[in-house]
Amino acid sequence: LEMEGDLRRALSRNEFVPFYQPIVALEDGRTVGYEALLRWRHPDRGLLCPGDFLAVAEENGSAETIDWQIFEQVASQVSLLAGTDGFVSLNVSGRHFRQSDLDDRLLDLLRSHRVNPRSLRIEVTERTLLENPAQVKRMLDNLRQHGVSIALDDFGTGYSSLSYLHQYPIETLKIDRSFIIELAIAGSHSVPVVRAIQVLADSLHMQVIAEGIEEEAQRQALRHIGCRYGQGFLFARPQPAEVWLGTASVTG
Ligand code: G
Ligand code: G
Ligand code: MN
Ligand code: NA
Repeated sequence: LEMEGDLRRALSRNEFVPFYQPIVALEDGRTVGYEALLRWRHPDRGLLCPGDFLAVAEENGSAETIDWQIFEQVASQVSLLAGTDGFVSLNVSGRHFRQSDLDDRLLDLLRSHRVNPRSLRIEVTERTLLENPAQVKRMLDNLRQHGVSIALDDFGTGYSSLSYLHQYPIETLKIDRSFIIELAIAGSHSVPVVRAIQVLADSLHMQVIAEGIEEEAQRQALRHIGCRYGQGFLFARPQPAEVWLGTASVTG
């Protein structure tokens, strides 16, 4: 109950902000894009992560409003962060896809901020694809036709039904951190699993991004497997846009 009042106040004071974690080329570490990650700048409790509050926000119905505050801020920052050939990747939860005009709302938002849709990528989970397949496919196809690219998040942890993959306009598979953690451990079963994901992605002409890379040995194992992109604390933690833009303040 205390948290609910807290959430309302936080919404009215714009305490929810996107942090951005660089996505890099594993070969040379250059930044190719950023993932936007929700944070709550709590006046007393400090910086909170989605795991600390999103479940309560979903129960009391404020999660949608939080997400749209994030979408708005991301839309206002995409062009600067992405530059001419980068991208910003946005997590869109399954609950949004129950709204049949989510695709048009997102495209309108991009238009109103004069964002090139090719600078935006959205991340959905396998669960989202399977909850309402026909409607989700229609919306993803529409977004893709307008230039927005689609990534499948937490890949490997979900329903592992590979049959649907080619039916959606997915360009990127994001390998879940749980597989990366074990990569550099001798005898780990992660190596053949990640290699299989890479082969699958290659044959479907999809890109792979490995999540949660914390150690150089993990980066090397991924490069050996042929994975070209990744993100994780080895390269950079999520930070506010200003940090990556090297400016004191960015309006949003
Ligand atoms: O940043 P962190 O590891 O705490 O994120 C935890 C989870 O919250 C991740 O699975 C991520 O997909 C999700 N998440 C991150 N940003 C957003 C957001 O803007 N909206 C929603 N709904 N979920 C997000
Ligand atoms: O969208 P997704 O659920 O994949 O969100 C990724 C989450 O993982 C973010 O909350 C981010 O803060 C977190 N994260 C990113 N890089 C690392 C890492 O190297 N190690 C750990 N433990 N967490 C990470
Ligand atoms: Mn994600
Ligand atoms: Na993920």
